[in-house]
Order: sequence, then structure tokens, then C-alpha cells
Amino acid sequence: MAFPKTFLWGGATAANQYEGGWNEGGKGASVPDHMRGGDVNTPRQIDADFVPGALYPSWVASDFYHHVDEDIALFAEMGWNVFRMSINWSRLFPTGMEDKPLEAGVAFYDHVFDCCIAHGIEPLVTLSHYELPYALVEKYNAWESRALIDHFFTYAKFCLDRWHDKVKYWLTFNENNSGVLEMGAALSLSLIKDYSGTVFEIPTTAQQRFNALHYQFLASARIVSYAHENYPGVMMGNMDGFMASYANTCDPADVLLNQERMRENNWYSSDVYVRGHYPQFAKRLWKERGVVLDWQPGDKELLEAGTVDFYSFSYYQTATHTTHDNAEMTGGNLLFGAKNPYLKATDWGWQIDPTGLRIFLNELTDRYDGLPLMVVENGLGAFDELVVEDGVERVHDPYRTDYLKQHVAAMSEAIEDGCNLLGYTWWGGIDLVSASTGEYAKRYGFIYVDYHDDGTGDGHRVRKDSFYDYQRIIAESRG
Ligand code: BGP
Repeated sequence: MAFPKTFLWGGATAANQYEGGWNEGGKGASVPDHMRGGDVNTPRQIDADFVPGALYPSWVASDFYHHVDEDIALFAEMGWNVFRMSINWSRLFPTGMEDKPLEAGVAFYDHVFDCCIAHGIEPLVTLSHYELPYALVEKYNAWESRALIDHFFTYAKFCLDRWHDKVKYWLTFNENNSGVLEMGAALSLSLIKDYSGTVFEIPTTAQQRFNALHYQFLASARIVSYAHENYPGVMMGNMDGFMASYANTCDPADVLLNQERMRENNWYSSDVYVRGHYPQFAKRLWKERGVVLDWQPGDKELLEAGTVDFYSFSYYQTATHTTHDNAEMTGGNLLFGAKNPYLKATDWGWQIDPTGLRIFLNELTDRYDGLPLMVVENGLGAFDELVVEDGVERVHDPYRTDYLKQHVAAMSEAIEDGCNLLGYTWWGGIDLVSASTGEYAKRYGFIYVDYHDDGTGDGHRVRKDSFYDYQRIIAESRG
């Protein structure tokens, strides 16, 4: 394998899907706390007001809040030297509008980072992973308002000031390129003031979403600039939900359609983060979508100054796009498209494509001229079965190990191809709540967590077979 000795191996989580303790230590409610679970056929439901008796999976999630030492010790046992996690904004600033953070929240993250460091694990921290204090929705309709830039800065500045010497790698917004899609209205932009209903039916316009995204770009650039000016040791990254796609046929009309999708879904956002300005095609896109961005004096310079040090992304699947009628469609969380006959799919319809990872790592390397890259999410959501053999609980999950091995091999090839790949964090590493469906049943982890969609379970942890396989892969890569 071509991985350098310094390569960062680990797993990724998000506070809203993993942490639980949703109202402990004074924490305020966040957007995902208002979302119920669904499944592959039933969309998640957002409740503006909590419904008595309804189950909100983020409230307990995997209860990391009460399992910090145990979980981080397990990560270290696997050989991780990086742990991607996010901070719950509302655990520090319950409404997102306070000047000072809650002590209990600060103490919690102090403990998490200290525990990581004690185990030789670098924390990789996402400042905003699909969550926002719900009070900011009630007051401003979230990122619809420019005021969020200041509130975010207060929160993010506190995090950098407090933890810059413990946390070297930071990501600003998780997958906010999804804001170009209607799906991004809930999880990424939180444009849900007074809204109750499914995550798919939020009545937003392209104008609202593209402009909210513009504010997030500005907020990101502002904290990146602040970090660069004050803490030269830190590395600031973006995080794109990479919506990798191909043309479904060699019909030039399909190729053009795919180029348009790749531009809007991916390059539109990543060019702003990496190059510090919108791409040339943006003008036409805005015109066609009826979008007029709120440009204020200083915005242009802010974007130019706040470019990232590395590009990070999630990669699960690829889709294809076609102009031809009657194509069979396939599923995804952000990315939907026509079926690719050369690929197999998961039970949720996500098409598995390790070669695609190599292709797009190479493409990113070419586009951004060798910029350091990090794969901060990749993984397989599957139904797992917990069995008891000779009195020992086990999960046999060879499908997960297969997926892992194939993607590791693809990354190794991409490194040989010349990519400057810094690290890899498998999504989950430990079971957590799914973002798109809100299920526990869709499991990603190498560590099983005993919670279930009906609200049962005691949260105990079990090493799956893949735990030992990942441990072996990491050890082998270090030689
Ligand atoms: C990404 C999100 C994660 C995560 C992952 C897997 O889009 O950043 O939060 O959940 O996808 O998706 P899901 O949980 O929907 O299976």
C-alpha cells in the first residue's frame, strides 16, 4: 500500500447523530432535535413543536455524551490516529446568540479532546455538521439572514481560541454544497421557520437557498481568515458532499447534462472555498435559477482571503445522468440519478463504486493543482445482525470489510497517481443515527451500538468483525 507513515486513519461522526445528551448541561435544542426518524420509504418528519410520545433519534443518538472514555479507547484500539467529530453549537451557546458559552459544554469538549490526545488521536473538528441552535431558526429562519454570519463567528472564534492548540484540523460546514438542492434546505441551511412536515417538502426557492449558501461561504471565509491570522499552526478545510456522477451514455447530450450537474452540485461550492471566488459558469446558473445574491462591500475580498488549506469531502457512491426517457433511477442521500448497470447498490440504493473514488481524487488533484485532500466520510450503511456465539456477542459483517478494502485500494492507487491525500475517516466507525432517514437500523460502524428504532436498547458496544479488519489494514499500512 502506498500510504505514507503520517497518514491519518480514523472514523467520522457528527454531534447530532452520535452525541445524544440533547438537553444536558443546559444545551439548547438544535435543528435535528426536532426531526423524527423515517426509513428508506418514509421521509423524516420535522416538528416545529415537539409532539408528545414521538421519538427524536438525536436526543439519545449513540449516547457518546456518556461514553466518551470507552469509545475513544476503542478507537485507539483500532489504531486510529484521527477522530472526526463535530461540536454541537447549542451545547456551547444554547440559542446561538449568547456572548459566552456554557461551562458544562466547554468542559465536555475539553474532556473529549484531552481524551483523544491521551490516546495519540488527532481530533478533526467540524464546526457545523447539519445542526444549528433551533432558536436561530425561530428568530431568523436560520441562514436566510446575514445576522447568522456574526453569530457563527462568535461561536467559531470561541472554539478556535479555546482549542487551537489541541485541534489542528478544522472543517467549517459539513456538505453545505447540498444547499443548491431542495434537500439541503433542512439539514444544511435550516430554512424551516414555522415548518412542520417532511424533509422533502420544505417550500424554499433557489433564491433563498443560494443566498443562504452565500452567507455560509462568507461565514466560513471569515473564520478561516481569523484562524490564519491568529493560529498559523491550524489547518482549515471545507467539507463537500461529493455528488460524483457520470454521463449515463456517450450521447453528448448526456455528457453535457452530467457536466452541468457536476458544476452545480460540486464545483460551484468547492471553487469558492478553494479559489476564493465563484466559478465562471455561476453567472448563467444564477440567471437561469432566478438568483440575485446579496453582495455587500467587502464580501468579495473576504471570500478571496478565506480560502482553505485542504479540501475534504464525503464519498459514498456515484450516479449517472441521462437525457433519455425511461431510465431506471437509484437512491442516495443527496445524489439521485439513473442506475449504472456496472455497479451494485446497497439496500438503500447507493451504488458502490471504489474506482470512482480514484477517478475523483485524481480529478480534484488536477482541478486544484495538488491541494491536500482528505476523505472524511466513506462507508457502507447496512442491516447488521447481532448474534451470540458461545456466550459472546458478535456481528459478522464481511460486506463492510469488502467495501472498506476496495476503497482503501482505490486510495492507494490515487496516491500512486500523485494525489496528496492526508487522511481517511470512515463514516461512523461506530454505529450512529442516519442523517437522511434518521434510522439506527442503517448501521455504518465497526462498533455495534445497541440502540434501535423503536427506542429500545441499552447502548452497549460490541466490536464487529470489521473492527479487527480495519485494525489490520491500519497496522499493515504503517508497516
Ligand atoms: C453524509 C452526512 C453524514 C452521514 C452520511 C451518511 O451526507 O454528512 O452526516 O449521515 O452522509 O448518510 P446517511 O446517514 O443518510 O446514511
